[in-house]
Amino acid sequence: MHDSDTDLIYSQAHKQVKNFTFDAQVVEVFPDMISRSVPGYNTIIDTIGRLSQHFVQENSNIYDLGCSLGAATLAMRKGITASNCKIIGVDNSSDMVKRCKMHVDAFKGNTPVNIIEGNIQDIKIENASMVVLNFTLQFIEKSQRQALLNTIAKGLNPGGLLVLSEKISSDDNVIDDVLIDLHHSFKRDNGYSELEVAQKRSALEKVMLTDSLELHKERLAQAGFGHASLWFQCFNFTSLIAIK
Ligand code: GEK
Repeated sequence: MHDSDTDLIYSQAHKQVKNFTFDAQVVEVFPDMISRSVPGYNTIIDTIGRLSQHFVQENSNIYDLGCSLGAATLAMRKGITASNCKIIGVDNSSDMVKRCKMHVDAFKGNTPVNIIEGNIQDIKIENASMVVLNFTLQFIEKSQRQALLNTIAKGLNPGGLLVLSEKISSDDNVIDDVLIDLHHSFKRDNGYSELEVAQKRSALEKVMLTDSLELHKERLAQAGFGHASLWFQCFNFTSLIAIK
């Protein structure tokens, strides 16, 4: 027996595996899907909350870009101690945004939250003290990633923080294969079958394109972040902090 919020989307053979989209069916099972698929997801969310306590400045804006159901937004709302701030969560999936608003409204908090349906590439970033891209940049066209990071860096106040979490690929094929194998065995240990792992991989193949850690660091430097460091890695899942 499974709960209705268990991810079974790829449990049966699909005649043709379509490109992955963040639709209503995904929204229904998203918390289960992301926690069984992304090693360290809960640690990363908790740490985003912890970082917000330290980095969020009074009278500033905080952005959660590709906010999905608002896990990072809620962690930051809990963590923020600075006064007169606003969190802006953005996602271009209308199904995600609808459900995210319900999640956010279900909890009380001192910092106001505005959840917007839109493309994160069209959002004005201004007077920001913290920006989160938690596994979102990987869904943006590769050729447009630098421009988005430049916009974020420009909109951050001095001392402001970007948290950039990404699935990465390694330029070293031997290492890449080991990290991919470890991730797949993590998914199998979390109850996904070989068929589920294989079909999900093929659904994501064209929509989620990974870069190397080195390239992420180069882009951050190019965007004008004076300080950047990897703070989390489990297999091919990473999170970086970058400070302006
Ligand atoms: C979390 N950060 O739980 N504009 C706006 N949103 C977008 C765009 C875009 N161009 N492209 C993709 N998205 C979340 C998890 S999930 C990661 C982020 C994953 C949105 C997309 O609709 C989805 O909700 C999110 O980015 C990526 O902390 O599922 O692997």
